Amino acid sequence: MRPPRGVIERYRDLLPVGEKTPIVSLGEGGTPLLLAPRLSERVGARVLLKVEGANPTGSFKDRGMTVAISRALEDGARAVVCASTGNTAASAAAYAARAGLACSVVVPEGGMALGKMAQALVHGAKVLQVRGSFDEALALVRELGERDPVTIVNSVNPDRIAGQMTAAFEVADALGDAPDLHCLPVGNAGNITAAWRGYRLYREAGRAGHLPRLFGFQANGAAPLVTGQPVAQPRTVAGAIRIGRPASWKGAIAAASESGGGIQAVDDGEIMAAYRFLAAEEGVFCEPASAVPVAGLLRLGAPPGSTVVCVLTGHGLKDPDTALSQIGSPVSVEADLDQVRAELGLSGDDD
Ligand code: AN7
Repeated sequence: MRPPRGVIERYRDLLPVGEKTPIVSLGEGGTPLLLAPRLSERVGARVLLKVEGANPTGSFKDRGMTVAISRALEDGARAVVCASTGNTAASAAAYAARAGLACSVVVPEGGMALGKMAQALVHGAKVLQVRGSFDEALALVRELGERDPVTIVNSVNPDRIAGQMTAAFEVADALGDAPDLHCLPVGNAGNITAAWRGYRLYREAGRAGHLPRLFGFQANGAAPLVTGQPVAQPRTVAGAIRIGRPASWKGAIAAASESGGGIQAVDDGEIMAAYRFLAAEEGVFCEPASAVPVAGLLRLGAPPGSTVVCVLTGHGLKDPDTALSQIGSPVSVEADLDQVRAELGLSGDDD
């Protein structure tokens, strides 16, 4: 059987790996770039969804993790560690398991969605919940990285950023060039930093003709890049981006300003409206944080006829609690045909 064809195999020449790097892959990347007809109609532009929930652990984090874990293994690491709102933890746990490395994740207590917690635990990571924020967890992990023999696999590790460039490469490959607008959610700001680096590298390599404008979106209660001030207690329904002091702050600002884009905030109501719209009108179930760029696009609009990519960073099944608490619950009936027909509105006068 052929090994899975992951992003390192496909973009090796643009990534920091060598002949001797042992490749740890779960077949990440190659995710759908799906036309969204109803969203396109509402926005008046051609809107495509980059469905990153289709990655092996259900989020875009796998693109960076395959590079970070492969490089860690090459460098003789025994243990990896990360702070996380959930998806980085799930991805690190899976790739570390595959590589035979020990993995510890430090997460804000009560802040990690159910599916992500299940993933980290099932893959055998040591999960530590701290009574504090993601930002405090990351500060602790950085200290561990300095004093103990552990490799940090947060996006402060440049190998993570390198791997995450591959989403931009794939978009440009699928469209034949970069889109006009590239919209994504911003939490710790690694992904927007990676997207901008990726598009620039692709153009320098002669594999894309132009650069997109990058638009990053945060949630109102967790929008340090919009207000210019760190947020001590970030709050939003979108737990993945409940981050008050992004590590790649400068990278995000540079991506937005150099590309002629911007960073803006949307409120939780807009996020959940976009979340429902994607699921009910486009058939795509993403997690709340992933609906943020769609909420932003619906608020800002796009130049008529332009091509817009929204990155749906994580799968909806990551966070079943939010789905059920926000959308509603099923109806129960007896195992009785009349009751079933009545509930389905099928009880006509034919009987
Ligand atoms: C679904 O897992 O920070 O701006 O610790 O899970 O690159 O941080 C997750 C971030 C967007 C924001 N969408 O990306 C973590 C973590 C989803 C996410 C983001 C995250 P960055």
